[in-house]
Amino acid sequence: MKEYPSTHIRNVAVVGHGGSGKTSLVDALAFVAGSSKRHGRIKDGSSLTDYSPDEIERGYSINLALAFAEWEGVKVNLFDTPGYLDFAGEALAGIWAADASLIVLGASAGVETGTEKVWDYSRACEHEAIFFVSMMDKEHADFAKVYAQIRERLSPKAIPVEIPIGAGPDFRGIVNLISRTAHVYKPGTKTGEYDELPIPKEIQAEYERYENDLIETVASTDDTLVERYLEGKEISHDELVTAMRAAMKRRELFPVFCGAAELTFGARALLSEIVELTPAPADNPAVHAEKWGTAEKVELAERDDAPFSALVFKTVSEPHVGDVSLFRVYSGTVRNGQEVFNPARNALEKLNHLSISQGKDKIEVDLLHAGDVGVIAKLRDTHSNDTLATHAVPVVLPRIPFPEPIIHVAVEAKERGDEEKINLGLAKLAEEDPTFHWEYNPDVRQTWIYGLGERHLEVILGRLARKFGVHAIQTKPKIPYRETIKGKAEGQGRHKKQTGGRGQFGDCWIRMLPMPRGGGYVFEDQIVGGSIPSKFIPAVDRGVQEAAVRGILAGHPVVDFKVQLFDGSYHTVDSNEMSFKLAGILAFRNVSPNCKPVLLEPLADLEVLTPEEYLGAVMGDLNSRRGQILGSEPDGKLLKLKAVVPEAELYKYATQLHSLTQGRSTFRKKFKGYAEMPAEAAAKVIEEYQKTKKEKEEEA
Ligand SMILES: Nc1nc2c(ncn2[C@@H]2O[C@H](COP(=O)(O)OP(=O)(O)O)[C@@H](O)[C@H]2O)c(=O)[nH]1
Ligand SMILES: [Mg+2]
Repeated sequence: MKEYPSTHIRNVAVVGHGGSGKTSLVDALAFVAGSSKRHGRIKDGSSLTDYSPDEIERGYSINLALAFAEWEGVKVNLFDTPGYLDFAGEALAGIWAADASLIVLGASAGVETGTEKVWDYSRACEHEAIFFVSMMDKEHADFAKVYAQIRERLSPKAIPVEIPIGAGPDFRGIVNLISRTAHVYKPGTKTGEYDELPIPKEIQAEYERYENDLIETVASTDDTLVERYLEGKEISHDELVTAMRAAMKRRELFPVFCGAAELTFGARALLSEIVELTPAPADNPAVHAEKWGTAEKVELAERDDAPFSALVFKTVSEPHVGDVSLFRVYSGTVRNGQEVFNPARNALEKLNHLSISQGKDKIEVDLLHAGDVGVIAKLRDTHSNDTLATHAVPVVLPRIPFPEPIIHVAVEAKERGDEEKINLGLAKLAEEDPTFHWEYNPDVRQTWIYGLGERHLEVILGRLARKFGVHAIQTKPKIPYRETIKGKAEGQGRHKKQTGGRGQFGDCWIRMLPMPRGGGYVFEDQIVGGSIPSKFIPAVDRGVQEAAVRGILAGHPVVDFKVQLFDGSYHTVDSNEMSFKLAGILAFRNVSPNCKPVLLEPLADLEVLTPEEYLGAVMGDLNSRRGQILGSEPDGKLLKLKAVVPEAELYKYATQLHSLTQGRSTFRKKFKGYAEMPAEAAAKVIEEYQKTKKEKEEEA
């Protein structure tokens, strides 16, 4: 394998909506460049970057995966990313670790939700971006329509540099507006060979219009060019390219290209454009890192002579290989076999078999230069988002701000006794996927898993089965209700037992009063004259608390109340702590039902981002979920709707919102607190509880 210095590397994240043709494009680019020997296909599961068993089975990308194409002496690293929002974390990691975004759109589908999402990520990373309108050979392919959508929904600064010749079954080539040549593909070509021909007559008018637009747009980004343009002077090819590159760097221009990746049409031209227009790591500004454990800032130039630093942007466990880490070198170089330092985990790691990745194939290399990407197996203590550096300069790089999970479900072991294995597996999966969380919820005694969507959690459980051999099934998460009291009452708890010898005796009088929400539990000792000896008083308190955990109405912990212990009696021989604890339990059971007990339910603060046209549908749906709408305000092109909604009504909300709004809306939620449940809804919960309780008693 040839060595590529920082000036001869490009790092391009291939992003877009699911099914827009990203994986096919990566395959085509690596194949026409000759860097990959076989032209893989999605259909037969042979594509270069969809190689994991879950991807082959499902037929779409789930994992961020790496490939490369060597073109014109440059190594183009390609980060193939999944398009579905469920795997947005992978797309973000790919964009973060690359230097430019190649945004792929289907020529008939155009701009979709996933396209908008990755566009946002790309903007947040201040990437230079280029668009590729693929699948020009498909029925209903319409370049002009997709271009109009890009301008309207993504950026008015997008501008075609290539236009198609023909569309659908008639698609046969592309015209480059800068070189003013037509590439007409040889029928049946397997590697994208073409004849260079004059512009076909039938698209001459269209060509002139687009060419004019391009020159005008590029010229308007540059003060001297715009003057020359207005004076009607010729602008040379080189001047155009130089101005384009400068404008792309400022994110003032986003070129649009086209083709049909599966036929390899447009692949060669696109590679040349990537090499010409996207930045080499050596062109990047210095990276702002921090000395580990201090606030000291360190500027790292993306050069070989800077101290070594690399970010692990993904770890994945692969069968027969173990954990594989994908990393981007930000500064310095790294050699095969070198020992590096992970400052955050205080761990030394040896980089044995330093490699680069061509899909599932790993190619061992001697040295990686600043800006390159590599893979390494079997690091012991290093996970996603960790920095690798040296002992001498222990820096940490900025971490990828992964999206927070938005849905959760409960899981149960299919086979009894597998619970521990499931938890071990989930912990391991959470290490490799920062958008996946899990916890055991002791309140409701369930294991909960959190992710970015239903598909995400299905994939996680599939991995659990394949990698850890345990099967878990999804169930509805139980709601951690609480109970409280709204009224005041008093009464007695008396425990007396006479059995042969020494008996048991405890007797107490308590008063129960409500506390404000969040006020907690308070116990007041108001005993005067020693009607209960002080050594037994804490036992009454404990009894009350033990009983309160079991609830009054529906078996949920009682919160926010005060107990005053104001009288009682005892027996010099038979009284002991246990008797007074039991008296406390009995007192709580006697008194609490007379205190107007109610159910409390958890509420969520909800923020829905939606295009205005769906506002009515979103609000209507939230109303039917007992939601309280607080208002809406503009947020960019969208509206941000705020509401407070009971957690119990939000089961599968992500899915419902997705289908209500064609996938155009997203939401965030945060735990808000507990509030009294309306009587009607509470009655259902209580009824359900009484029913299961009765069933259990009958079983016993
Ligand atoms: N007709 C046509 N189909 C394509 C083209 N590129 C990809 N496809 C098909 O579109 C589907 C999605 O492609 P894929 O590369 O997996 O898209 P991704 O989800 O963006 O990675 C697959 O069935 C491909 O075979 C193309 O240029 N023309
Ligand atoms: Mg894909």
